[in-house]
Amino acid sequence: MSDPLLVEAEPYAYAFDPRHTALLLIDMQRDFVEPGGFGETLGNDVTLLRQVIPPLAAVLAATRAAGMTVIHTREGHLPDLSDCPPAKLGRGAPSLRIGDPGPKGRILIRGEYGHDIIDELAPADGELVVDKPGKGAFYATGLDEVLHEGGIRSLVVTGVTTEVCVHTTVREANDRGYECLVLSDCVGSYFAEFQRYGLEMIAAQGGIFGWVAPSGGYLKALEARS
Ligand code: C5J
Repeated sequence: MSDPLLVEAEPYAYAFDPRHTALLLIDMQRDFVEPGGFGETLGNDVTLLRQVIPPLAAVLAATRAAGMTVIHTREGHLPDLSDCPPAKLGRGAPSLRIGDPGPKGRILIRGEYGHDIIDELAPADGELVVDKPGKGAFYATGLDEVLHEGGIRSLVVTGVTTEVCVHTTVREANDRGYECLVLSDCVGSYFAEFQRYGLEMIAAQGGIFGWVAPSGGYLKALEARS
């Protein structure tokens, strides 16, 4: 068995075996990172999230080159909204609700242009795309089973938004026994303070939910191995 790779991280070095690790890209959808989608209907400035695209594209390329597993998620609902709880549908006062027609198609509906992943990070052939109705990637999806079958025990987590779908997924993964490294420059929030505290919460208390590091250390670890 080869030695695990090490990434300098908070609260201490993260060790992973690329054969048993997957890169998770959470909800890098037009509906969250481009104007006219769900994120904007909630009153957010979506340009803030776009900062993660260049570092995440580099991480995606290096992970693919290393032959590791890559998994994408998309938050969204069936066209008849039967998988969208009324509590989610009716929440708040967005300018457009889930299912309403918007400039990129119906808001957060599977199959619509806005629901799909942005071109810069488009899934490659063979990469799993997990459609999820909730914030967490494990809720009402087969993700846990797929990871078990693939022998995946560690997750390198990226995507948006830090305090919502990234956090929920990391918490779900942690409870299921996965070791998560969150790449701080590859996750984004509409709120600077949520970004900071969201990341701090993951690594606090000896890594209560997991580890946090900028992507540079992860890329270095992969490079050193090749
Ligand atoms: C949100 C997400 N923010 N992907 N979804 O509603 O974080």
